[in-house]
Parts: sequence; C-alpha cells; structure tokens
Amino acid sequence: MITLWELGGRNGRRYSLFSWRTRMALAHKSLAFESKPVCMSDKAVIAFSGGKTVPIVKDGETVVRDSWKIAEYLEDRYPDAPTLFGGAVGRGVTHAFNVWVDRALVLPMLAVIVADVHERVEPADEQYFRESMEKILKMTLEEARNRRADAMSRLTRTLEPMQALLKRQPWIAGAQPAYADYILFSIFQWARVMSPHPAIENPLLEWFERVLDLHGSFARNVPVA
Ligand SMILES: N[C@@H](CCC(=O)N[C@@H](CS)C(=O)NCC(=O)O)C(=O)O
Repeated sequence: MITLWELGGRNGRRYSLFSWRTRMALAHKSLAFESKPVCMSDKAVIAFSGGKTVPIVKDGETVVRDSWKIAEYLEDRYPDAPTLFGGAVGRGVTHAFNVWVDRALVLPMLAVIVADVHERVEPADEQYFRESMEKILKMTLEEARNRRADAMSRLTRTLEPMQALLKRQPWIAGAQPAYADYILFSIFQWARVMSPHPAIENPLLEWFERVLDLHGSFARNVPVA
C-alpha cells in the first residue's frame, strides 16, 4: 500500500494542487493509496522526507518527494500499468509542460482564489498561510480579494493557448488522457476544492468535466468548496 502525505483543509478537503497531480497519477495506474493529511505549518511531521513540501509518497521503503519526481518514480516502478508519459519523448515534453504550468499558471490562479483558500485551511494553518501567501503575492489577502477581477483577466489571458488546443483535441496529451492532463487539471481542482467562484470557461470547462469523470469519477467525489 502506498502512503501519500498531502495538505488537509477544513471538512476533509485535500487542497494541495501538486498532490492532485500525484492522486491522479495513482488513479491512472490503479494504485491504491492511504492519504495522510498534514498542516502546512507542521514541518515536523514531514521531516522524514528531508524537505518541507508535499506531496510525499512512501511505497514500501522508498520515499519520494516532489510531484514530478513521484510521477517519474511511478512510471518507472509500475511500467505495466497504463503509461503516464507515453515514452521518453513524451516524458520530456510532459516535463516541459509541468514547468510551464508551474511558472505561468500557479501564481495567476493563486491570486484569484487565495482569500477563499484562506477561509478553508485548518485553523492551525491560518496565520502561516496568510503570512506566506502575502509574501508571495506582495499584497494582503484583503487586497487580493478586491483585485480578484484583474487576477481573473490575467488568468484567462494566460489560458488562451489551452483553450485553442482543446478546440482541436480532447485531451492535453492528445487522443488519451495522461499526466499532462493531470498537471493542468490540478490548477482547477485546487480552485474547485477551495473556492466557490468558478474560474473556468469552455472548452476548458468541458475538458475539466471529462477529467473529473475519469477513473470512476475519482476526483469528482471529494469534499469541495
Ligand atoms: N515542486 C513541488 C512543489 C510542492 C509544493 O510547493 N507544495 C506545497 C503545497 S501545494 C507545500 O507543501 N507548501 C508548503 C509550504 O509552503 O510551507 C512539487 O511539485 O511537489
């Protein structure tokens, strides 16, 4: 059995966007796992991993931290289960996409949903979350809430290439869903779990619904905002 350490929010929410990539990769490969929710501010509980972030997985005696490294580990360890990358070239291109999403989309989405996320983290994390997010965004949570419309416009502009792509093919990875889909999906699942304001339009919205239906609606049936 694989164990997954990930952020736990109020009422059973699982809101770490990077952990959603791992969750979807595990579901894609039909690997069962046990979820260990942690607080963002509690670094002692994940010190065994040698780092300060989740996701972390433990598979037997093997501990892997960082969502990209976990995806590579799962692909190499479980080669007979459905592929996440579709070979070496696919792995390289998926890595490029991972970097693009992290650099281009995480901050614009954070600016849209940060105040909503703050209302749904565990009370023990409220202060830590506020301080670290205000430092990253260089504004208070209240300012972020007031500037939400601007942040939404920036996000929509950045997503335009993905909207264009999804008019031409059903999945980010092409004819079949694969890890590239889960990378982009994680951005919107983060918003779905923690914010009551929809931040997604068609055709992206239809694609998102398709991903929610995958693997027995694995990602659909979870506590959301
Ligand atoms: N590159 C890492 C990023 C992981 C990351 O930033 N995780 C966040 C949660 S979504 C975290 O653990 N943050 C802890 C903190 O900011 O103290 C990955 O892909 O796993």
